Amino acid sequence: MAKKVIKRSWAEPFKIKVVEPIKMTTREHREKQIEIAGYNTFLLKSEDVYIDLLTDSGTNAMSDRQWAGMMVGDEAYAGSRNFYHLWDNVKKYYGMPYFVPTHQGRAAEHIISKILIKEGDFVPGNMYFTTTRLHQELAGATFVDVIIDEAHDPKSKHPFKGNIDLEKLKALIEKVGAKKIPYVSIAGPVNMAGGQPFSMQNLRDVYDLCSKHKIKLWFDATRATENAYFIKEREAGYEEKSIPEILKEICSYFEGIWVSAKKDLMVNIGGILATKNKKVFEKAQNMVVVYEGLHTYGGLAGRDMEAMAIGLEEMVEFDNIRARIGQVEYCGKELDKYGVPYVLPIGGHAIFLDAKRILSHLPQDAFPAQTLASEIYVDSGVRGMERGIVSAGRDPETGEHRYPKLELVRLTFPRRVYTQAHIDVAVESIATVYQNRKNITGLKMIYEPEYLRFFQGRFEKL
Ligand code: PLI
Repeated sequence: MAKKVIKRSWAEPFKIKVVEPIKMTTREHREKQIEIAGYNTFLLKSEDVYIDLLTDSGTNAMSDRQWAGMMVGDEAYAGSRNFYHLWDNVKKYYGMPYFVPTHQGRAAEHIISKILIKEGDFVPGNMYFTTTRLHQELAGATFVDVIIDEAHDPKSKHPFKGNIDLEKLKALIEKVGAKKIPYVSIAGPVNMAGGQPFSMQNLRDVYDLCSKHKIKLWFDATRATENAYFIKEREAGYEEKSIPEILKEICSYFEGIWVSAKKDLMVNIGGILATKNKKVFEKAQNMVVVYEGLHTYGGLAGRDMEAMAIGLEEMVEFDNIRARIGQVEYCGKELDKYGVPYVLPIGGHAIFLDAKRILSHLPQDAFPAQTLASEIYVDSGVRGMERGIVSAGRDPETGEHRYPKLELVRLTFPRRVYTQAHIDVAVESIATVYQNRKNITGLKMIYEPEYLRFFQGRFEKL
C-alpha cells in the first residue's frame, strides 16, 4: 500500500558552508544614519544594514563550484580560456552564436543602444527600466511604454503582466513608421512592474507583428530564467518543458540579448551582449574595446568570466529557481497575515510594497515610497529601495516629474543569501511600520543629480 504523504515542502537545494556575520543596530543609530544618508537607502553604509533587501544585483552567494572556478582564472590580456568557456555556455543556454562580455548590464545597454539607435528613433518596450531607458534616450531615442494596462495596476492578478499590448504597438508603428523603430525592447520578468513575466504566446504574437514590419526584437535577459519558470508554471503546453528548453525558445524570437550577469548568473559582477547578427556583433566587438576592455574580457577578470560560465549552468536548475521564487512567495504570504498591500501576483525577484495605498495620506510629491523605505530601515535595519516617482525621473522634454501609477518599495531577495527566519524578521518590521503608518510624514528632495536620481538624490523630512 502506498504511504500517505502529509505534505512535502520545497527546501533550498544547497547547504551553507561559509557565513558572513551581520549585526543589529539600535533605532537611535539608524535614525541618525538615515538622516546622514539623506533618507536614501542607497546612501547608507552596508555595515549599518541588518537584512539587505536593496537589490538582488551582484549580492548573490556563489556556489563552491563558482569559487573553485575563480581559482582557475586565466588572466591573460587576450584570449583567456575562461572567455571561451563562457562563450560556449552563452551559445548553449541563450542560443546566441556571437558574444561580447561587458563589466555589467548597463555597459551592454550602452553599447547596443549606440549601435542600433539613430537620433529621432522610437523604442517601444514593456515598461521602462531605469538604466535601459536612459541609454536609449542618450542614444537619441524616445522610449514608448507599450505594456498592457494591467501592469500599471498593483491589484490586477493577470498572470502575465509583462505582456505587450499589441494594439499599442500597432498604433506606434502606424504613427511613426517602422523605419523609426530600430527594435522592440522586451524585458522578462519586468522589474519595474513587480517582477512580472510575459507569456510565450504574447512573445510569438509580437514577433509575428514585428516580422511583418521587419522590426527586430531585443531581449533584456537579466532575469530570463524566472520568466521561463513562470511560463512553465502558468502557461498551457509548457508544464513538461525544462527551463533550458523554455529559455532557448524565448531567445529564438530575438535578434539579440543583453544581460546583467549580476542577477540570474549568481555572480558579483559581469554583463553579456549576445546576438545572432554578425554585423551587430562586429560593431559591438569594436566598441567594447573603446569603453570596456579587449573583446575577450570586456572589463572583467578571467576569474569573473569563469564564475559566470559556471553560474550559467546553475541558473537553469529548476530546484534553484523554485527555491528562489519560493522565498519571495513565502514573504508575500506572511505579509498577507497582516494585510500589508503589495503588487499582485507575487513576482520573481522581489516583493513590491504598495506605498500609494500604505501611505495613502501622502501626495506623490511627498515621495511615499522613498519615505516608506526609510521608515522600514529605521524600524529594523531592513533595507529596501524606492521604485516610484524618484526612480521614474523627469520627462526629458518638459523637465517635469514623471508620475508613475506604481509607487512602490521593493524588497529584493539576493539568491542563496537569506533564510526563512530573516524573512520573518523583515515581515514583522514591515507589519509594524504598516500598523503605525498614519503617523508617517513625507519627504522633500533637496539634492537631485541629472541622471538616475534615485541612486544619489537626497531628501529631508517635511
Ligand atoms: O546593474 P547592471 O548595470 O548590471 O544592469 C542593469 C539592469 C538591466 N536590466 C534590468 C532588468 C535590471 O534589473 C538591471 C539592473 N538592476 C538592478 C541594479 C536592480 O537592482 O534591479
